[in-house]
Amino acid sequence: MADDIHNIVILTGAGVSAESGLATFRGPDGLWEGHRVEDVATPEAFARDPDLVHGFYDARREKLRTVEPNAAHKALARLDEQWPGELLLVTQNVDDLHERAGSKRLLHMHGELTSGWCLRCNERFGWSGPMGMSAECPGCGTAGLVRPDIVWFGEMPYEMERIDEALRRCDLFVSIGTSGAVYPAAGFVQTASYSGARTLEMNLEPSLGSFLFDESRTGPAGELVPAWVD
Ligand code: BJW
Repeated sequence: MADDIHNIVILTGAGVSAESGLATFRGPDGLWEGHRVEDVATPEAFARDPDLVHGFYDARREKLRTVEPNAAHKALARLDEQWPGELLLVTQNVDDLHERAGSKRLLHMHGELTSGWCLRCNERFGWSGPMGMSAECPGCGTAGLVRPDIVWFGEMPYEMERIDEALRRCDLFVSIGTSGAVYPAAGFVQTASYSGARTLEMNLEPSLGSFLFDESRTGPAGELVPAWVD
C-alpha cells in the first residue's frame, strides 16, 4: 500500500459473498423463484404480499446458516486488524460473513438478515430462525408486525452521514463485488474521487461505473482481495 494512504473506505456487494455460495442479485442466478429483487425488496411488495417477502428473506436466512466466509472476507478482516489508520468497511450485503470472518470496523448500509424490526414498538433485535407473518416481537409481544431489518428500495440506507464523512476523509476508496446498479452506494466512488481519494474497483467484470475508477481489476474476489491485502 502506498505511503500516502492513511484512511481507507471499502464498499462490498453481493460478489464478495458469491464464492461462499450466496447468489448475487443481477447475475444469471439473480432471480428468486422467478422474481427480480426490485419486485420483492420494496415496502409496497411487503404491504401487498407479506408472505412472499417473508419467504424471500426466510429462505436467505436459512441459507446463511450453511455458508462460511471465503478468502476475500478473511483478507478484509486481516486488513482491518492490521491497518493502523482509519478504515471503514461498508457492506451492502445483509449476510453476516464479514463479521464472522472477524471484521470489526464494519457497517451494514442495507440492514441485516439476522435482525428484525417491530413496526409497533420500533425496536430492532437479533433474529435467527424464520420470521413469517406470525412472528412475535420479543420486546412488546405484538405478533404480525415484525419485518426484516432490511433497507428496501425507496427507503433510506443506514448510517449515510457517517459513510459520507468517511468518504470525504479517505485517501483510498475500494469497491469490491458490486454491479454499481443501486444508489446511493453506486455514487460513493464519485464522492471519494471529488474529495481527492484514489479509487480502485475489484469485480468479476467491469461494473456499470467502472470508468469512474482510477483502476479496475477484474477477477474473482477470492483471488483479487487477498492479493491486494497481503
Ligand atoms: C463478483 C463475483 C466474484 C459476482 N468476485 N465479483 C433512478 C436513478 C437513480 C436512483 C434511483 C432511481 N430510481 C430509484 C432510485 C433509488 C434506488 C435505486 O438505486 N434504484 C436503482 C435500481 C436505479 N435506491 C434506493 O431506493 C435506495 N434508497 C434511496 O435511494 O434512498 C433515498 C436516498 C436519498 C439520498 C441519499 C441517500 C438515500 C435503497 C436501496 C436498497 C437496496 N436494497 C437491496 C435489497 C435489500 C437487501 C437484500 O435483500 O439483500 O440491496 S437491492 C440489492 O441490490 C441489495 C444489494 O445490496 C444491492 C446492490 O447489489 P450488488 O451488491 O451490487 O449485487 P449485484 O448482483 O447487482 O452485483 C454483483 C456483482 O458482483 C456483479 O457485478 C458481478 O459481476 C460481481 N461478482 N461474483 C467478484 N466471485
